[in-house]
This record gives sequence, C-alpha cells and structure tokens, in this order.
Amino acid sequence: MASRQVLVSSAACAATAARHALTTHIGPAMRAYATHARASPTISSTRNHKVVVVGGGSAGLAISHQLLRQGQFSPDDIAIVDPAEWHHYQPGWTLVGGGLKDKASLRRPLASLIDAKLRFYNTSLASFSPDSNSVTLGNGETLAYDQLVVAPGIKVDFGSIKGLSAALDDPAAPVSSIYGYETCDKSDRNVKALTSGAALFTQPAGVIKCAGAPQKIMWLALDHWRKAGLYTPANPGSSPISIAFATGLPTMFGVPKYNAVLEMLRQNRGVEGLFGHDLVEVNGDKATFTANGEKLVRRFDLLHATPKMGPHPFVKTSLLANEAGYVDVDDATLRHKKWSNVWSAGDASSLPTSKTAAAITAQAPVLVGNLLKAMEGKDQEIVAGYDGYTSCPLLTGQNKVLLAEFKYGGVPKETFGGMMLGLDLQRTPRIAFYYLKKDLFPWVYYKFMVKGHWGGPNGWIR
Ligand code: UQ1
Repeated sequence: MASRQVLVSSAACAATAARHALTTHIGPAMRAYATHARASPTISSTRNHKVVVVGGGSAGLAISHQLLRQGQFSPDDIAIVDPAEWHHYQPGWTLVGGGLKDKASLRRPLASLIDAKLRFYNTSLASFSPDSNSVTLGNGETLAYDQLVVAPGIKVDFGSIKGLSAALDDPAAPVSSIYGYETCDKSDRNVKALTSGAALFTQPAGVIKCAGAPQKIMWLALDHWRKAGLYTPANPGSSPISIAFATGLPTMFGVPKYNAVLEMLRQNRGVEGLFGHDLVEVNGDKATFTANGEKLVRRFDLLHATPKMGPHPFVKTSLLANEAGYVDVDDATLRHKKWSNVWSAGDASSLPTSKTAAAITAQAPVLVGNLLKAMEGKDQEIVAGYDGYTSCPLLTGQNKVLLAEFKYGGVPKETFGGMMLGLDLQRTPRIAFYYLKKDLFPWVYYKFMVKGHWGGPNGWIR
C-alpha cells in the first residue's frame, strides 16, 4: 500500500443497500453537491462484497486468490483495495543492492496480478467502521462487507531519520537504502564506487521488514570489496576500507541459533559491531546515533541506512489497532480479538513474528481456512493453525545463504531439517540456499504465490 493517508472530504453517505446487491447509490444530496461548483465532487455510494481485502501486497494477493479458489464465490464477491500502481517483489531488493538483480525485473503492474473475478479498487483506504461492517475509501465510496481482511503492510518511514531523505535523493551523496525501489540500485553504485574509507551499515531499534536485510547488504558489499582487493577479512586494519555494523538491537539477529553463526562471521571478518546504536540523523559525512541515552557521531564514506518502519496512520488510528498500532489479531487463528469478521496477516498484523513474505506463505492458508469456516457459521472448526513460521534467507556473501527458519519464540523450524540425516544443514551458509533465494523464490512468487498456489515449505496449494 502507498503510505499516503487520504482523508474523506465529505461525510460518506452510508446508505445500506441490500447485501451483495452490488448497486451504487448516488443520493440526491450528493448530486446537488456535485452541481454546486464543488472543487472535487465526492462520490458517495455503498457497494457490497462478501469479502473486502485491504492491501494488494504479498498477503493481500495470496489471500484473495486462495479465497477465490477455495470458496464458493461469484465474480465481484471479493474486493481488493490498494492505491498502488506497482507490486514489488521486495525480497529481491537486497540482491539489487548487491548488483545481482535488475530492479525492474522484480515489479509488475498491480492490476495485472489481480484475477478478473476479483473487484479491484485502485484507491486508498480512508477509514474502518467495524461496527457497521464497512470501510470508506479515499474517494468517499463505502464498501460493506461480511468479512474483512486487513493486509496493507507497513510504512517505511524515510522521514524517521533526519536528513536521510535528502541524502538518498542526492546522487552525489554516498548514502543509500535497499528499503525502497528508488534507492536500492544506488546501494550497488555506491559500493562499487568506494575504494577507501569507512563503510557504515545501520539497522534501527524497533520493528522492520526482514530483520536480516540490513546485514545482508553489508555481507554482499564486503564480498565485493574482498574480491576487489580492498578488504582483507583476516587483516581489516591494513585494508583501505573499514566496515562497521551499527544496530539499535543488542545482537546481530534475534534467533540465538543463527545469531551465533552471524556473530562469529562478524568477528572473523573484522566487522566492527556497534550494538544498541540507533541512527537518528544524517548530515554530510556524519551519522548521529543515540546509544545508551547519549548522542554519538561517526564519520562515513559510505552509508547504508535502514529507516524506521511502522503501521500506516489509517491502521494505527483505527479501532482495529492494538496499542502499538498493529491490527490486533489472535496469534494462531489470525482472527481479530474484538470483531470476529475481521482478519489480518502480513506486516500490518500484530502477529509477533518476523515480517517476511515467507511468513505469509504460512499465514495465508490459515487465515483463508478460518475465514471460510466463519462464513459457513462453523466457528467451532476454526483452527489455531499458525505457529509463527517465518524465514530469513540470510545472504552472507555473493553466493551463500544461511537459511534461517523459525517460529514463535525464536525456535528453529527448518524445512531442510538435516538433523534427521545427522547433519545440521541450516547452521551453515550454503550455495544451494543462495539459488533458492536468487532464482527459485522470485519465480515461485510470481508464478504461484501471488496467484494463491504456494504454501511455502508446505509446497503447492491446489
Ligand atoms: C518461501 O516460500 C518464499 O516465497 C516464495 C520465500 O521468498 C520470499 C522465502 O524466502 C522462503 C524461505 C520461503 C519458504 C519456502 C521454502 C521451500 C523454504
């Protein structure tokens, strides 16, 4: 979803039409408004859908299409709301930053990914009215629903770090971020342009998408400088380039098993670790952090910054949100804690797991199964089916991936659980996992996942 919040300019006429009648009501009052030289007349209508899905990202698309395939739906029974023109395969942006993929190959026009049997509202969402089972769109239209799925993702807030947006926009500034389509390829250019000096990679305190990505881009850059003879991991002191990882968190990674591997890599590769360092400002070649309540300044010749992220304002300020601003659903059923016909998955949800597309492969089938049971009035058959599964294919170099997979509590849940063979395959970065990440996942994603046919480690869904 775009980060823009659009406020409705006139009270939306909440005429309650017969359910599923799919009729549009333009009330006489609104016609009068329209003929009285209003700058931008607002449409006031109510449309009815069995299911409204807010968001056409990874979760919204997977869920809408799985519903379409598995339920008894007629054309236009399910609607998707999203203002975006493009859908991005965001897990690929790290590879773009490492010079291993072309960014344009990772996006598709959003409309081209939506089945013709789904009704697509290519507009923003203004507000939720769960007590009247409706949402209001940015253009003033009201959509009434039986079931609501809230999956608009989260907002990447480049404004959260003072001076960052201007530095990213300045082609001459050695500052980039793989967290945006516009800047992910600048990371690659900056890395290749650096021949000496201090390289600084940051990760904020707080929740972000794919918590491993801020260090993946560093490992890719390190490999480039190593091959170019500019960085010797065994002897960083004598190398023209120095590398530091500054993170608002206390460790390299939140899951102890994989953290041990990554912390070992950091030490063996001579990367300075600045833990508990939260980037707050970028100014010229200076990065300011808060660390232990104090301000600390580091000079850099290259900066890869990860901005803070959080719920979209229209979610955060809604009745559906918990205190942190995320859609307040049950950890295992994905059903809203207060409104039983509201569901959420993906980054916008309160699910206490790492925010990744892999997580959605496990969340979507649970949400879809439970929503269909609720529609049939079979509440007793709703299953506590989501265990927190998520995955982070952690690039540790230009052809190696540590395939971190875990569930709630940071407990490993590994697909290639080599322990059965007496091997611990996922404790080591491997070339085979690199090809999963680089070639298989992007292919499977557009060919099957967004169409509702991919269940991640559980394989294909019919
Ligand atoms: C996955 O299914 C997936 O989606 C296509 C990813 O890409 C975002 C992943 O990173 C991962 C790890 C999975 C999980 C699937 C397997 C086979 C491990």
